[in-house]
Amino acid sequence: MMRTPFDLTIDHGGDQFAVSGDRPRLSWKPSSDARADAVYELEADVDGTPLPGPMRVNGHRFVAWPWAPLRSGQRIAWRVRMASSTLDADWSDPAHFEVGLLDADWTASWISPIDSDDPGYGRRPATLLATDFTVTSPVSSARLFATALGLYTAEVNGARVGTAELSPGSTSYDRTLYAQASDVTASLRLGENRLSFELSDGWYRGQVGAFRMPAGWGTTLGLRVELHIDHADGTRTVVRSDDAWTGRRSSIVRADLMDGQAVDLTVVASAPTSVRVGVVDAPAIDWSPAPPVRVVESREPRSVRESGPGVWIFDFGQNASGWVRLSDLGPDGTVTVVDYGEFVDVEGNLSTAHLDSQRPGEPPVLFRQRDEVIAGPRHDVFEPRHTVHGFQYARITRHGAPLDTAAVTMQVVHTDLRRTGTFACSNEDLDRLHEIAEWSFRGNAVDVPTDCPTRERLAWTGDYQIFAPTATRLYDVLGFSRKWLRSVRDDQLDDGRIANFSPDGRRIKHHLDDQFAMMTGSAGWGDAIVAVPWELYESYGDERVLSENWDAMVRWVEWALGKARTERHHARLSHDPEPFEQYLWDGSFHWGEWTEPKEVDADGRAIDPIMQNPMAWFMADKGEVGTAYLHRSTATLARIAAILGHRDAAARYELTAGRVADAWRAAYLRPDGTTVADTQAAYVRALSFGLIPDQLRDAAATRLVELIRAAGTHLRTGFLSTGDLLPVLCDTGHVGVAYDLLLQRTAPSWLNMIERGATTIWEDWEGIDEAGVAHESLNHYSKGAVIRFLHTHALGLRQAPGSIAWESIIIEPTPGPSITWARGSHESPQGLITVDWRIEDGEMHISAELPSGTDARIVFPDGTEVSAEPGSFSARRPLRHPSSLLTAAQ
Ligand code: RAM
Repeated sequence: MMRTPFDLTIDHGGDQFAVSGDRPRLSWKPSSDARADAVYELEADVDGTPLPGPMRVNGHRFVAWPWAPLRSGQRIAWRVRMASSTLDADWSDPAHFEVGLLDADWTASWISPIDSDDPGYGRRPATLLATDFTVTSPVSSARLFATALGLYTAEVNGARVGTAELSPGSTSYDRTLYAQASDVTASLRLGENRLSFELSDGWYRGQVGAFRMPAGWGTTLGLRVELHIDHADGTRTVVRSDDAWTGRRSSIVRADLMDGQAVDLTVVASAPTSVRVGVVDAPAIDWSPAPPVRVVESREPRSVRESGPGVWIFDFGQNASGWVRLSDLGPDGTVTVVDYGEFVDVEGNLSTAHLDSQRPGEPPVLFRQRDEVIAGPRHDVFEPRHTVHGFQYARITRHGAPLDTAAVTMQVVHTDLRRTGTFACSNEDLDRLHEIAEWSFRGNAVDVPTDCPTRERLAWTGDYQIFAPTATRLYDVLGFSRKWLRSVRDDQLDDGRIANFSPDGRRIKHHLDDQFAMMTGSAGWGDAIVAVPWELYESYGDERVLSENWDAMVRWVEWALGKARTERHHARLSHDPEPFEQYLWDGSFHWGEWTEPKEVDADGRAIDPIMQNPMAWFMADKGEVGTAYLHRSTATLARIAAILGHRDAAARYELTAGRVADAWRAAYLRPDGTTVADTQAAYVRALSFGLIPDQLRDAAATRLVELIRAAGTHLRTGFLSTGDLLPVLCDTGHVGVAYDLLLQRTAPSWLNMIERGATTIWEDWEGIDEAGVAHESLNHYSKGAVIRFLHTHALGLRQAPGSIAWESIIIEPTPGPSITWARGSHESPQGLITVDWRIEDGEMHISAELPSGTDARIVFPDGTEVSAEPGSFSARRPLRHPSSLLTAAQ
């Protein structure tokens, strides 16, 4: 029972404290007795001075800051209570946040190191930038504001600043730059002080993607810093980055986010050089809506094996993103090399060959992640904070000195997301599947949603378009996703196309002659600009996420509609177009379904369709996929337009979406409900996107089941439709088939990944094949979207159609064989929802807790439906209703 509003938050990130811009939005969860239409009162004080109030506001989500805009550095305490005309309701506990240093108030200069002998991207050292200053009177409080074009770590008098990693983070640096604010009060002392930063290439000008191209955000690194020191006597001193700072050789002699980091602790401090001032161009400084990247967990190795003299293989038991922490560096001069990977071969050797990249007809680009440290008189702990790796295994090589293997831990590093969803059931394999899919998301939530933490580390739009509806069931990803969407907007091409990945360090928007530009604008990828905001709106009820992406999504859909109108797949060029053909999106590039199970050749070797015949793959007709997505995005756009009050656009896009659906049917659907493509993926897509008319849905679903059975009860879906496969089967009445696939143990299947030792979801269905050979990335989350089914169907917890922010709930367990109970929870914007069901003595017992401001429909497997109010619910019904009584079940 919550007697007052609780869980007060603002829509911003921060590290040691929440940090806002000038107009944060306020959210809280209603107390248990709150009605859905409750009115609230807000009270706040700024730097200890109360603001006028209380202010009456409606709603409890994303409430606009009701006072005048805030100013740099202000510290706010606020609280909320339900407004009542009769008696004074209790106030919530207070919540606190601080305003960042707003762009207009920055007075510090941008400073840049003098790069001498540039060894090129991937091999550049970090630079130590520092200043000394004197504190002459006692300090009451101090805040450090910092940002960089590059990647920085900061110290005050040798003490680490904050807990965030990889600052200032991954953004489209030409348009968006975030700063970080930290409390450094405890590190200052009266007298001489030193503020120092290590600055390296990071995302700004380090390596990007599978082919290790240089990021092109800029060629010169920059740092901008302000330290605001408030003294006990009420005065303030500000230390700024300026021409008095110095640059020195860092002990970080090589640092790259992809390749790794080398540290030489024997390096003697070089003579200080001056810095360059004001030589970089940077966008306005802003404050990120996302939580920071942090070390979220330390893991001991599960096993350690000395594989040869001076070579140890550490297995941390979990594929994750992060680095190794080494607290035994050996005597001065000892060299320790750490190689990272996600696979050891049958001989037990670390192998990364499956992560090498190859373009058809070109030599492979070899993959490696290597850290090195040379022990010296300073420091006794190595933590490579200027890089990040995807790994389960580390091979540590050290000759001439022993290694204390107990001194090695895995530091798991990713965005510190708040968990919102749990799931458990009586089938341990499914629990394990849930766990490994969740780890895949964690391993790829490194400031932006990446495809893999190894080969590419790029935030491919398609991958997150697919996984976002699952991510929202696991963590609060609103701020994380909004931050990423801003980058997607930043990188949008002038013609409306969405870049393949964002941040796009290669800046395809400025290189339209690049071959990759021709491969930009794919269905299922670019559609992320519509699908992800929509998912966030439904899950969190944040309308701003729709309005801030509206222009970008319109430009994207208009570009796609234009392509449909003006370009035709060459197979259709032989006849005069029929009117419907102007709505088929088949004349421009699509990735297609992507990564379906591979066919095998006569020798049993998997065939890669792109490598085998790149031109045929490139030219293949993918209009079925393109047109289906064009329909879905246009239909979603119509709904978004209606919500945002764009009535004309709503009507126009609804009409167009209907025409696209008709065109899809005319081109790809036969009168008997089968599709021209006749693949599992095509049926799943068409059924889940509502493209099959009602009277043909049964026939289409029957054909899908036939294809699954013909494949020996195996799926043959890839990236785009795997997540929808099981929901589609259940929703068309094929629950048994859905569970047969889910519980299938032979490849391709999810449980086969587990049988072959997966600790994260693989990119390729047979990421480790029967012979124990690895292929492609072993940490790619898209196929893990299946675990959404565990929440929506196995547990049976989902939102009612049309509901937002979990105001209207459906609880409809769909038990499968061997599942006798399931329980799960979802921390929704209304509060915590829990569901717990079990089968006992032929009866289904369902218990649930519902927060205030919700209503629920509970559907038992026998078809009985019950309505539930906020509070506790518990009831049981026979598992199967005797058919003779079925009609009386209501
Ligand atoms: C791969 C990436 C990504 C996918 C694209 C099309 O190289 O790993 O997952 O979205 O290609």
